[in-house]
Amino acid sequence: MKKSMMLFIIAALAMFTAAGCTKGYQAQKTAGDLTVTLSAGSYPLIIGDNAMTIKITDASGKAVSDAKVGVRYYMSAMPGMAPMEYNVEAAPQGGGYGFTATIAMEGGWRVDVNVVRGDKPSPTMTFNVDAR
Ligand SMILES: [Cu+2]
Repeated sequence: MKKSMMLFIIAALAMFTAAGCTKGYQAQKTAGDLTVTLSAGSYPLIIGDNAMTIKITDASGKAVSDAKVGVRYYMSAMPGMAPMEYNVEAAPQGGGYGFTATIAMEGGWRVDVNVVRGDKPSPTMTFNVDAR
């Protein structure tokens, strides 16, 4: 009885830990009439390539799929490290947009998402993410 209880606890802990490691990231920011949702399949981000997705909706909740979406991800200067900054354009993907964030260092990163649609205002939304 005691042994099986112990095994059960170990199994439960293992499942909990595994779930914690594969839990994704999702955050939402709104500017003007646009809402941007940034997601990653697993979180924290890893050193290396991270597939990320962006979903944009307008005030009525309709997906905006015809925007030009610029992404700037960066780490501000820290002691002993020059600022790191990368610019990519997110590509259309499944009604939203996708890009790869190639992370070079662990710590806190910022992701700026800039949305350009014709002659409408082009808001930039900033997200804070962690890499390990
Ligand atoms: Cu750094």
